[in-house]
Amino acid sequence: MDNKELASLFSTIALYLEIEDVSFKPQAYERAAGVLETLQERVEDIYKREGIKGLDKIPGVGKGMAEKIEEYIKTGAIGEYEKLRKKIPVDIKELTRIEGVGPKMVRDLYKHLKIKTIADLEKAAKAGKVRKLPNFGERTEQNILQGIEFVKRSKGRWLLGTIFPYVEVLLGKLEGSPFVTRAVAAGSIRRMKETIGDVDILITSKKPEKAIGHFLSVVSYEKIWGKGATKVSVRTREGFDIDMRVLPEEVFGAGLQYFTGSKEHNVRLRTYAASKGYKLSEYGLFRGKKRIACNTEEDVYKALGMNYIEPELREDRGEIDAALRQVQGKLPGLPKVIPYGSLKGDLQVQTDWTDGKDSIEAMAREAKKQGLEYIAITDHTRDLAMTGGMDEKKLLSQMREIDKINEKLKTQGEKFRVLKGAEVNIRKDGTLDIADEVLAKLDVVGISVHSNFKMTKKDMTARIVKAMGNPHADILFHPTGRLIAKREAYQVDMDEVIATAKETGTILEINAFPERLDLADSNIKKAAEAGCKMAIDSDAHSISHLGYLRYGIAQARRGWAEQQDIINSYPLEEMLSLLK
Ligand code: DGT
Ligand code: CA
Ligand code: CA
Ligand code: ZN
Repeated sequence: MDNKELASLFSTIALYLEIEDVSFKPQAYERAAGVLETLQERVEDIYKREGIKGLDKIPGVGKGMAEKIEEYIKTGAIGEYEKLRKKIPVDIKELTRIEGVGPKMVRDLYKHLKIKTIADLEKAAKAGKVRKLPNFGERTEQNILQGIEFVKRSKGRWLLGTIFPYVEVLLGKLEGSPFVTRAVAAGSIRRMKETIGDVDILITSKKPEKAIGHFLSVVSYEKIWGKGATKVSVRTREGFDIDMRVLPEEVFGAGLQYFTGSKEHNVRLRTYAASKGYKLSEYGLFRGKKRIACNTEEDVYKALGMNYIEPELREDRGEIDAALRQVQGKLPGLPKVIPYGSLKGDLQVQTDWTDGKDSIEAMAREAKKQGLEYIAITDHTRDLAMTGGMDEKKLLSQMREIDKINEKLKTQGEKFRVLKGAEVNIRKDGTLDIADEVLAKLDVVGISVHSNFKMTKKDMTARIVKAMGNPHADILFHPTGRLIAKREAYQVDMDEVIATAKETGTILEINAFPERLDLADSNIKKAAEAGCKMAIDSDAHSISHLGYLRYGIAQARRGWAEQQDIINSYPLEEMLSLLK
């Protein structure tokens, strides 16, 4: 049993309890699920060592939740869950994946139309039955159908943020085997694509059969799709697929190049190789029968007359021509993409003043621990009432609290600064929901769209452009509002937003939260080319989210951004001088 399974069970129970209109308990389950998601140690191990007391000590897990965990460890099930599932036999996790469909709606759909699955819902909506329910209407029915389309299209792909930590752990376990010389991720994971179809792992080994046996002993799989002397494919218990291949050590470079992809990059590269009289395959670069390069990827690219191309750039967006030009001393060459680990701060962080889980001080200390020198606290403002959005008065009192925390950090000799900020809502008319004289007192003002998503492109663009014109608006947060696999970006003219950013000196955010990754890579490339500055922010709602920054850096790299394009890669004073 692993923590993730239990976390998923807990969040499902939370949804069921919400259907039942139970108060407080859903939040307790939700909170425990969040904690379990990111807990490093297996709860089972904690329980073995310290019993239920140990579980109770996990922050965010109270006595009641500890008992449920114990029940699960002992019996493999949770009675409350089984009871709820019997009573409301709907696929609640799936149904609530549809944008705009919450637990209460699921209840009504079940009560009136016996809808249990997405397929049931689609059928009913297409037959016009949903609109006839109390509180639904034609508009809701249309939105549900759109939402279903979106879920269907993104089915089978997984967020990088879900897969990446899993793969990191798996690679560690593979490297721990005496039969494995090296183990790396290839495919879309190595390219750090925002979503992953399947996981590709490459290893080298002197004993392939034994290495494959080791792989199967450390992966908890549901089924084996296929198994050969040097290859195995499985479906994991989590539901995604892994392809693992054993490569001969001497052609590792060529194999890594081939299996990293993308397919489009490989096709272009192979065509170029052919035009120069070479043949390129996963076994190496050949002229006739003679193998010219195969040990490392660098060798392969070099033999083709190119500089090394970072995996994040391998999408056939001009990188091969750029690499050729670079060697010939022509411009523009390949970008010098921003290195991992080069951020000095984080400019979007939420705390328990609104919908975050942790305190300002806890967020600051964790950020410091992760090597940052500053963070901006950007809790939500007034119009987002459901998050406890702050009005001017509350914002001013938070500023005083931040002064105190900075003072405390200073007296403790910590070189770290907490900046005063806010995530201010852009209203429908393009005005902001906090008064200018209070915005003027903040170090960092983020602005974002959190309501009225369905405006026309013209109106939405005008709304955002107007807000960017505010002399205090420093950063446009998650500029397109998309939620990967859940909600389409709102209609907005990004060329105009980019032009306005340049003109007004507004920074564009690369939001690193795995389901946002907004700006998307193609927009980052446009923004960087236009000379806009950007900020990579975690949008953390708890200390465990601060690590998301690396997905933001990955996205920036995929968008060809360099360190100089990213303001929070600069030291504090320089960063501040780049704001309005
Ligand atoms: P995914 O899994 O959909 O997120 O995307 P990838 O890029 O990981 O694609 P996948 O798993 O089908 O294949 C892994 C890599 O293997 C791919 O990036 C390039 C290489 N590859 C696979 N099939 C072909 C092919 O037919 N032609 C070429 N040139 N390369 C291929
Ligand atoms: Ca793949
Ligand atoms: Ca694959
Ligand atoms: Zn937000």
